[in-house]
Amino acid sequence: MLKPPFTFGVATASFQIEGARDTRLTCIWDTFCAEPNTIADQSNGDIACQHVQYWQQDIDMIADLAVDAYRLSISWPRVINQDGNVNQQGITFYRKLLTALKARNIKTYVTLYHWDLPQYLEDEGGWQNRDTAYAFAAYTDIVSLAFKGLVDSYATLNEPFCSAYLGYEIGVHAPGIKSQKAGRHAAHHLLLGHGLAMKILRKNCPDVEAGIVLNFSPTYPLTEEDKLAAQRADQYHNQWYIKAVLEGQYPSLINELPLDVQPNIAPDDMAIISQSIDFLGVNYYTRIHYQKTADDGFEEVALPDVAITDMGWEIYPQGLTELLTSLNKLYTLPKVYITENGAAMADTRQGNQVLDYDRVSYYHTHLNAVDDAIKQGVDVQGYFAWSLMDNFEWAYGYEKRFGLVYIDYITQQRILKESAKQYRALLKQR
Ligand code: IFM
Repeated sequence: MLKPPFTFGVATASFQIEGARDTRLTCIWDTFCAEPNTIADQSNGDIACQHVQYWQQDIDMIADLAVDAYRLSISWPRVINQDGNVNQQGITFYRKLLTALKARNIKTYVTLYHWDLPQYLEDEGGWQNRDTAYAFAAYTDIVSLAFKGLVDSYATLNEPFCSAYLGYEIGVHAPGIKSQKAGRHAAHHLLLGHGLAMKILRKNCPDVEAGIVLNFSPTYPLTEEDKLAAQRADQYHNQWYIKAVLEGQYPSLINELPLDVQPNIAPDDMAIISQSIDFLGVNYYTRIHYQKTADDGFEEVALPDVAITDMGWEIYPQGLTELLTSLNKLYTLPKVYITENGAAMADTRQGNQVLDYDRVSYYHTHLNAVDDAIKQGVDVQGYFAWSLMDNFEWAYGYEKRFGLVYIDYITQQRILKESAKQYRALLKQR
């Protein structure tokens, strides 16, 4: 079923690969990395994969993989100055990159926000501040005009759950705030920013498809007794975002939250958030089990004796089929792309080889899971491997490797892993 015009690609994000810290503004991740005990290996994004320096070589590598498309994100602090004006150097960098991709016949899937909020906006409250949604729309206006004709597909946000919950609610991601109220307010402003940006994209580039990328970790009850807990976790972590985007409503769980935790929803907000999108990007890595807590809440619980990746995440390909078919039942979905799927594995390099057969198997089983979902009627039209290359894995720094391509961080050498070679072979067979 995964035959053309099905789109196969690889994905990255700006902060995780670019480096070149000195040619952009400070973002919340620079600040977070500089704080003690935030990043497992005390690293940061200053150098990363030095993609700003090696981008031409990286495009050659992408082309060599025989993919149809490359999903990348734009670094807001690289293209906008603190006064709101354009950083021409940053725009020029992305224009050259996008132009070179198009010249190679590689489709450009551009995400506008993959977590690197300019620090000066965080100093005004970041996503807790409604004004940030409008600042995001203004930034979208500038870049969508500057990249006219160079982008095939725009995603407004990548994984607002991570920005809001991990960043503002439990504080394990930048900006490191631990407050339920901050998390829920941030989530609403992110979604509002998505809606406002959609309007700008429709105006500036009506012929370019536009949508949003959401991550899902489907929830499963540990025992029969935990069913309700798993459903509540699902509402809180997964449905919160998709229901708002597709139906203009938050799940009913919102009514159980203390009044000051509930976001302030202005009269038009939900209509802005739920305007029509051309595609839904689905990021899937694993499922999560939940059990109920004494106060009728829910908590995560890890299953013993299951296969896991280097992140400790259960390898459960069937979860991807179950997720896609259940979303298809619950909602009227637009076309779907799997915008991220992949695995961190403890790769070892033997000379110029990385024999990551565990990752090959992860991809194999998950691609079959996508195929199963398509056979069951879900309109999935593309798949992007996360990630093109090893990179800065947020709070885990460089300790976790998700790449199809191995990065030697001392020499910046790029080495195709076995998984890259097999992905290429699969794509060439079509
Ligand atoms: O590396 C991240 C990516 O930035 C967003 N989605 C999940 C990936 C793996 O954790």
